[in-house]
Parts: sequence; structure tokens; C-alpha cells
Amino acid sequence: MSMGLTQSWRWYGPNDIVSLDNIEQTGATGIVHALHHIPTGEVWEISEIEKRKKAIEWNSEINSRRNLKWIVVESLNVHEHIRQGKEDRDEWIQKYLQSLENLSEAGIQIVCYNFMPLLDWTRTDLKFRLDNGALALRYDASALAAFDLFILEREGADSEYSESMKNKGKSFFEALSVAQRDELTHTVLQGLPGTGKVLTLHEFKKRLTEYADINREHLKANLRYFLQSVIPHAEEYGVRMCCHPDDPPFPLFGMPRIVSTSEDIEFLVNCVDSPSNGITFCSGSLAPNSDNHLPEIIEKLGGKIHFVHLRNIQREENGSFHESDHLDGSVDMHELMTKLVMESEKRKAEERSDWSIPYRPDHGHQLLDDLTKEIPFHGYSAIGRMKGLAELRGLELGIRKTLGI
Ligand code: DNO
Repeated sequence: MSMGLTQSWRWYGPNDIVSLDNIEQTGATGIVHALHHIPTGEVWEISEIEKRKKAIEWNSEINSRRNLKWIVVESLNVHEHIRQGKEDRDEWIQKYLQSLENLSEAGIQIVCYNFMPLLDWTRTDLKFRLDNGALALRYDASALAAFDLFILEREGADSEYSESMKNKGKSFFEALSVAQRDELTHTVLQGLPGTGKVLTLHEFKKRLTEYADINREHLKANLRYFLQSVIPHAEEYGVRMCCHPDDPPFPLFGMPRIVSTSEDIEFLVNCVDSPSNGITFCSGSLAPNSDNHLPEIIEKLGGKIHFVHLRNIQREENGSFHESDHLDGSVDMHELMTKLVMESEKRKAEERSDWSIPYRPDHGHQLLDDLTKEIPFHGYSAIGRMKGLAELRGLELGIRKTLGI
């Protein structure tokens, strides 16, 4: 397998219940990590980066190097003032560049980020029970409509839903107890990974108004501005930036989302033509939109993929979906893995040094012993991800053997 893709694992840091010792046992060698304690936008000082890198790569208990390397930053988050194109955005961009330069000095060359307004990933249920008793993350369009229309009571929301969706949202809302309404609110507003921060309803309402005048075109222009300011420097530092697609891939709460489709991704990579301007290919984020043809995206934009999240989802009615087993669901994982293996081989033939594309099992079900634990980072339990990684690793090996490579 040494000639394959790089198997990696997201580690949230000292508060993660999955330790580095545990991760070594999964067989993953790449660590995906961020300095979550630094507020979004502030500089990641070289000393902080080096300290963490050492904590990851060096086992001080036995004074020996671990078989782990911090290879991807996920994420170096983009400050809201950059997304919103506020007057002081250049100052935030300067700080961003400083962090990139420091990361490159520490030898970390892949940096993931996203351009989703306010909230990162959004789900309505973090403990959806599957038939086998395991728990999964789910997005239920009726629950989201219920929250938006009847809990948040967002101005203008009424005109954005079809009559039938409004009715579904209403029935959903009416069936909820007060505790369930609170739970739904808490679930929707916690898409801020790693920070442990959950916005309150009041904060969220207030922050939504910041987007009142920002339409799709406006947000796209702000993305272009960000890329034009950052990418030439990233290239100079040897850092490959990779934008994570919107999860889910459609607008939420009246705010635009602009990295949701194949066309959106093309817009992004065309903003600046550089090996440093790439994408994170996230199967589970793109797949809820059935118009997104995932294998085609890899074929078309494969050279721009610097990092991969592999996860499956099962599409349900009306845009709802839940996270299914890695090899089972709406995504044909065998086809995707084949395309990724081919892309990697192509890079080898072109003598690109980045042929061993890092991928990680993105999310996993909560199952077996993990069911008895409190999982601090939803989707990031050990056993479910281990199962995913084991399946994906086997899939890659099988494909390579079949193709004779
Ligand atoms: C969710 C993750 C996302 C992702 C960011 C990347 O589990 O896939 O939170 O890390 O959107 O910037």
C-alpha cells in the first residue's frame, strides 16, 4: 500500500477522545489537524505550530518518533469580514498570509478552508438511529424548515419554501415538545467544528442580518478577491490551498452558498490559475445534490484535488439525507476510489510530487462501545471511522490489484 493514497485521520487535539496512540493503531499515517484554540482570523504563530507538530509526531513517553505526520490543516478558517468583503478585509488577509507562511515554514503544505457563510456543516439530527442500532448524522429538510419558519421565524423565509415544504415544516414543528425544539435549535446552530461553540438563537439572528445585502454574485466576488490576494503568496510558500465544498450543497437561511456544484468549483479554480488553488473533494458534501456527478468532477478537476474526504450519504425525499456506510449509499464509492487511484497514477506519470493524495474517512457511525461514550465532535468517533477507513483501504487495495498497479 505504500504506493497508494495517503490514509489520514482528523485529530481534534488534546480534547479529542481518540488519542494519537489510538490513531497509530488505525493504520492511518497522515494527521489532519487545526489549532482550534486560536480564534478565527488570528495568526498561527510558528511556535504554536511547531509545538503542536511535535506533540503529534513525537511520542514523548517513549522518546520516539510516531508513524504520524501532520500533513493537512483542516481548517485555516476564513474570517467573516473577508467573506463579507468588509473594509478591513485586507488586514485579515494579511494575518491569513502570515499563518500560511508559518505553516509552510513548519513543513505543512496542504491547507483546507471553506467559504460557507456563518455556519459550517449543518444537520438536524446528530443521533439518527439506523436499523442496526448505530447512530448517524442526518439532515431532514422538514426539520430545517420547521426551525427556520417557526423557531427562528426568519424574516423572508416564508417566500423561500414551497407550499408543500411549509406544510411539512409546520407538521414537524407541531409534533415537537419544547425540549425537542431546544434540541433541534442546538443541533442546527453547532456547525462550528472544533470550537465547541454553539451560537444562540439570538446571536444567529443578529449575525444573519450581516448577510442581508450579500447575494450570490457578491459572495463570489469576495471569494475571487480572497483567492487573488492569497494564492500567489501560497504558491510562493509552496502551500496548496483546497476549498471544502458546502455541506449541504445548497443555500441555507437565505444566505448564498457558492461552492456547491461542479460549475461553482470551476469558478473557484478559474479565479486564479495556480497549483496552489485547489479543492478538497468531499463526497458526502457534494452528493446530496443528485445533479452533482462525482466521478465526472474528479475526471474534470482531478489535478486540482489536494485533499479528499470520503463519506457516503443516502439521499431521501425532498433533499433530506443521512450518512450511510462508507461503501453503501447514493455514492458509488468503488467508482470514486477508482477515479482517485487513476488520478494518483496520472500524477506519478507526470512526476508530480503530490501523487499520494491524502484522504480521510470523513465521519463515521457511532457504534459498538462508542455508543456508551459522549462523543465531543459529532461524526468523529473512533470505531465508525475505523470501520470506514478499513473498508476504504481494502477497496483501494482491491482496485489496485485488479488494475495491476
Ligand atoms: C465536517 C467537516 C467540515 C470541514 C470544514 C472544512 O465534519 O467536513 O467541518 O472540516 O468545512 O473547512
